[in-house]
Amino acid sequence: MSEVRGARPDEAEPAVQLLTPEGERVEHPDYAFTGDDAMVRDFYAQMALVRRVDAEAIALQRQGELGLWPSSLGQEGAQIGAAYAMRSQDYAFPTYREHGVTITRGIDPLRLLAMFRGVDTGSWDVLEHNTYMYSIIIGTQAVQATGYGMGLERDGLVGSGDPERDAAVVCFFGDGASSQGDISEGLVFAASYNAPVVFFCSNNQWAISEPSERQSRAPLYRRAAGFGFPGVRVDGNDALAVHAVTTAALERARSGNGPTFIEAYTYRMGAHTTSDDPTKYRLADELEHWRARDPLSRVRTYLERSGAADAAFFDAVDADADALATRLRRECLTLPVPSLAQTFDWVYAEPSSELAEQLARHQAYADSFEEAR
Ligand SMILES: Cc1ncc(C[n+]2csc(CCOP(=O)(O)OP(=O)(O)O)c2C)c(N)n1
Ligand SMILES: [Mg+2]
Repeated sequence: MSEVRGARPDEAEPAVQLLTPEGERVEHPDYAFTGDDAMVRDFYAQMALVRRVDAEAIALQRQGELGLWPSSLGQEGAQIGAAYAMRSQDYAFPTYREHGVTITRGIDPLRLLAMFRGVDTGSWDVLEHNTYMYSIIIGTQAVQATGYGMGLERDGLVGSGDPERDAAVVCFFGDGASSQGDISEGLVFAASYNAPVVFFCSNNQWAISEPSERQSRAPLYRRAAGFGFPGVRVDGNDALAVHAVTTAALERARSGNGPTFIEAYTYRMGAHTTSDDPTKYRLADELEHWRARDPLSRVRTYLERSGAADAAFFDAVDADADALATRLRRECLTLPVPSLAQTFDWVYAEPSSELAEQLARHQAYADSFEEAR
């Protein structure tokens, strides 16, 4: 059994690890990665793609083309490991930083750029992707995720024994969010109703400038014991371990055995968002410590050392990522400017008469402006 040890006192706590920072596969008594090398190559390609999207988005923001961007740099292992463990019928409730999750769920990253450009407030089809909008208000998604899970159970979609049908929910949130009341409420209800929810806490060590150790005296995964269900800490920079742990938790939830709390121990390598300057509150040493644990490079080292991927593979991944970034940049700059009238479109499933009247009034007002020009 391998344990992650490092700079913070909290880091001495054992975490499930199946791939070391040096790219070596290791055994764990309770968890095993069931994928093959083709799957590890997929993980690498997807993580590299997400990292490229992230870099392009930061550049676009710096050039004034996006209002804001929350970087996923360093968290790709947790995001991709968890998203690949999900089935299409499972439902994800992501936060604003889970780009690896949304992209893996099939959402075009252009939709993420559109949101952070202020073109819309999130416009992917939640039913098509079984992935809800990004939660910006910290913690709200926990009550929604638990409610959704309870709904799945009432619809007979849990514990039927049919792998194509049984479904579960993954609620993504951060270490800072764990201090928010909504998270505790979600945990209480999930426990009481044995809801099929996997609470996936990405402990990236920081809630903006607030270190996680200030918000919790005990490692976060241990909180689950107080709610009466299992909690597990996983090395969040090890995509293989995250995949194994999330697969097991989802299986447990889908089969009707209730919730699990996963603490993915990871690190936010970038700023909180493009509006933040982390050099004001954290030391360069810490970043160096985590750079040596980079989730992408450890998968690459494993693939190179084991001979499971050659230089042509890595070149092809880079070329695909660059092509995607070029397409995103081009399409981002030509995203149509939305009209105010469009904000009325997604308020209700069916437009109410009041809303129709408000829209008509707005339209008349907008038209009078046009005439005055
Ligand atoms: C209810 C609420 N309070 C405060 C904020 C402002 N806020 C935005 S992000 C953030 C920190 C969240 O930290 P964490 O949960 O660890 O997620 P991370 O950003 O590290 O991914 C805060 C306090 C908010 N969005 N919502
Ligand atoms: Mg955090």
